[in-house]
Amino acid sequence: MNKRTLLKSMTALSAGALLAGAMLPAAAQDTVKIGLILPMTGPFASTGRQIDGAARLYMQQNGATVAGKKIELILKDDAGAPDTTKRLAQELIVNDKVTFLAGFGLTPLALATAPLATEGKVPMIVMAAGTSIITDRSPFIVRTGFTLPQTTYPIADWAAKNNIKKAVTLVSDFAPGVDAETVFKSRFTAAGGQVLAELRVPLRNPDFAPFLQRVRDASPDAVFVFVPSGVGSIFMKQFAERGLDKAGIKIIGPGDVTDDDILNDMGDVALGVVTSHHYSAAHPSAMNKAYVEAFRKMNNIRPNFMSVGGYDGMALIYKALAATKGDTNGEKLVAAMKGLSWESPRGPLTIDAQFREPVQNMYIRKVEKVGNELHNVEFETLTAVKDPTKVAK
Ligand code: VNL
Repeated sequence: MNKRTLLKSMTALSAGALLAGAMLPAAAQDTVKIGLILPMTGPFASTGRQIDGAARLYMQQNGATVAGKKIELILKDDAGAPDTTKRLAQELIVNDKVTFLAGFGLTPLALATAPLATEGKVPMIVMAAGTSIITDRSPFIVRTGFTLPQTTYPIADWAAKNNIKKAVTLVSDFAPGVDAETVFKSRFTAAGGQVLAELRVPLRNPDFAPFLQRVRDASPDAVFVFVPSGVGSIFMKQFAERGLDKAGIKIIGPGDVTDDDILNDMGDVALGVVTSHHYSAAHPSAMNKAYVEAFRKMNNIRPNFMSVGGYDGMALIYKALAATKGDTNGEKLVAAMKGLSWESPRGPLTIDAQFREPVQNMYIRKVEKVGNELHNVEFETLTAVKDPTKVAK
């Protein structure tokens, strides 16, 4: 190569580089970023794994482009620590200029971030955390999972109608546990039941043994249990070790305790446990069968109720962007989300226009052996259930 051709090719190269540089801002404008903050490590990592897996499955099935915009998912691990969630959300808004915040594995993580969503006018999709008050904390919060009052009241009514007269409540000692305890007590006692004791177990490193002893001493017909996703196996193990199953005390609750992610390893103690919840991997719709199969293939685990919060959170984001024709204004996106309805693997799902909460079926389910696996088998359906504590004004 002589000097001249070398010079020529260098000019061509830098012209190319310049062109690429000039195109960058335009390319960036055509990208919509979603900051997905989840506990990927620590005691609640199963929730992170489920939601991340479901979000990726949604993108694989629906493509990475909506209304001409390229969707980019940015995953951050908060390890379940609220200060970290808040810092990560701040960085995602300021540095990455995300259009959406999503995830939020536990209530304290969602509450810590709510003021940033309001300040930044960034839609914040709560896929997991279930305390009722979360959506009241910012007009930019929209929830795709569930609320504890919504998942709890059906089992309170069912128990009262099915010969359970005396119960003890046992909940993890944080906001969703208090929601579950409060709603169970008010519905169950209104239907003629009696709550003999209300027990709260520390959230971190729970030892259920002393609390189970108190349950045994009270000798109720049933123990109403709320523990967060991932914790049910420890509870079941200690319940069996202390012989409470043999003592004839039934376990009831919202479906967190028989979480599909870990249910299969709980053993016979889980058989017959009746819960109310919005999702079971055994939900017998064609859409869910395909979902479970695709999820297992991609992630090597069984999807649980957290996964559908993630899957439908992505559906909500895609549908809102399609409705605004790619406009990323936060207020317009939230407005577009209100009142949307679609079919989820869990069944029909609507986003309540006033409260920005999921309206969905609640199923009464019993743990049974199906083939070689334990499953939450649905046997009763309550349709279009709302959070009973949120009343239209
Ligand atoms: C919450 C509620 C977390 C239900 C859960 O699992 C759960 C919460 C991590 O609101 O913090 O199953």
